[in-house]
Amino acid sequence: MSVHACLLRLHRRFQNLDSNKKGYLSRVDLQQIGALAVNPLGDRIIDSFFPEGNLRVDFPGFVRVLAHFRPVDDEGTRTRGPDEPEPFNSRMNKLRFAFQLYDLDRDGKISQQEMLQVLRLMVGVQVTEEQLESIADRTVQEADDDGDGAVSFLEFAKSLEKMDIEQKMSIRILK
Ligand SMILES: [Ca+2]
Ligand SMILES: [Ca+2]
Repeated sequence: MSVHACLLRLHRRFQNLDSNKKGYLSRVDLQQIGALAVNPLGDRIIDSFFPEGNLRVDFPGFVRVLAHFRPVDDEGTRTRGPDEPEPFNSRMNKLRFAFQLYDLDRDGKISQQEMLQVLRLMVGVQVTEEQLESIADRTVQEADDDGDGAVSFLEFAKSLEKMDIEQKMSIRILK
């Protein structure tokens, strides 16, 4: 599909979601996206459409966030020019996007508490709080190379190195 056709399709999608033809989307509009409604991290993903307390997202903003979820098809088959920006769906951008889903207070590190909160969203009720805490501890410890008790972006990227994040947009770092 050409970039142009893809944009047209996205624009139609945008218009469909824009319930009263406001020209922008609100949280409520985005909550209509089925895939987000069933995703335990759906709310956090929706947050990423609204940086810095914005209440609306326009079409360019919508495309920018959705680009993170597009499959990487031609990575490595072509070299980027030095002035060309990194494509939004590159591996590094996907990792950054996933990282900020965990980093709830946006201080650049995933603390054990943040890990715990995300795990709570992802796993069902059949896991006890105690088990969750020990999973969160272990997950942070395994990724924490410099021993400061939290996971930096680099540590996060490293711990996900072997995962096929392009395929899954995988946001869990549990094995
Ligand atoms: Ca944090
Ligand atoms: Ca660390």
